[in-house]
Amino acid sequence: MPHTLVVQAHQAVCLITLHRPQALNALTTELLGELAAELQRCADDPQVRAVVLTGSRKAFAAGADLNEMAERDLVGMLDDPRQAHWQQITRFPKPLIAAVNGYALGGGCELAMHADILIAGDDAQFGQPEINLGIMPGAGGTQRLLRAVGKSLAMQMVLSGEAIGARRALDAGLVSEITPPELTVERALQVAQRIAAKAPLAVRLAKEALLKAQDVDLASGLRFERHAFTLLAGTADRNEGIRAFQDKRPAEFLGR
Ligand code: DAK
Repeated sequence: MPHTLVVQAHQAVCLITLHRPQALNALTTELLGELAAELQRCADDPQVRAVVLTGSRKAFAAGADLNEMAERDLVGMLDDPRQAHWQQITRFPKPLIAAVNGYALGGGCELAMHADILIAGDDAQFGQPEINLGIMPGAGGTQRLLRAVGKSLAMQMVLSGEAIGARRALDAGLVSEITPPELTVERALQVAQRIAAKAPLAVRLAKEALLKAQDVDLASGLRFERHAFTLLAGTADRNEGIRAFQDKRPAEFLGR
């Protein structure tokens, strides 16, 4: 049983809630380890087709736990178990949706950016305040933020430590929707349920292809897309999808 998370099944969607209310969900090694393990469990469980990750109304997560960080020196950083946990979280293969209310700062913002889709309450604050502490983002913040919001805003946020609100995050493309805070999780679950009803292999390969667009040149990305598309042509779910359309009934996808 995790100590720092609350995990609930909503049919084919797993809702994971960060739960360290005493520290605005600051990310300890324990929390990151439990999250990585829970995501691995979701990845291995064929019943789970999508995950929603959220925090509290006040904070998605206020960054790395600064009390824990204060105890780690450079030598401790070199074999820091948090590195491995972050790597594992990065590799999650199923759709991951972040429902963000309140503060998403430092590692909290970086964690939200690990999600494939971000839905934010209109009170959300996204920021990389590491510069205020004499450090810089270390869990993908410089790379993912720049890709999400472009150079100028990413530079401004990382170099000045200034946070942006939900509306600005929406305009910049960091989040795909904003909602009243009391509806953020509900809306994220709704989107996740919709995705969970699709063919799992198609969802998985589409996610992989979309992520490739950020990493590789156009020709390589198009090659990957062609291979993935051809692969899906041989699946039972593709036949079911087309047959269901012709029969005018909802498709029942089995992940084969
Ligand atoms: N760590 C530990 N405790 C925290 C915390 C944090 N990051 N943020 C808040 N808390 C605690 C506060 O100490 C306070 O505890 P008590 O005093 O009540 O015991 C409680 O949560 C409530 O916080 P506040 O009283 O401060 O609440 P306010 O509403 O006044 O302010 C705030 C909210 C979010 C603006 C403020 O708490 C704040 O500025 N928090 C710190 C934000 C921050 O600087 N975060 C850390 C950035 S550094 C790595 C990868 C990534 C990272 C590290 C390593 N590797 C790959 C190894 C990431 C680094 C970072 O995230």
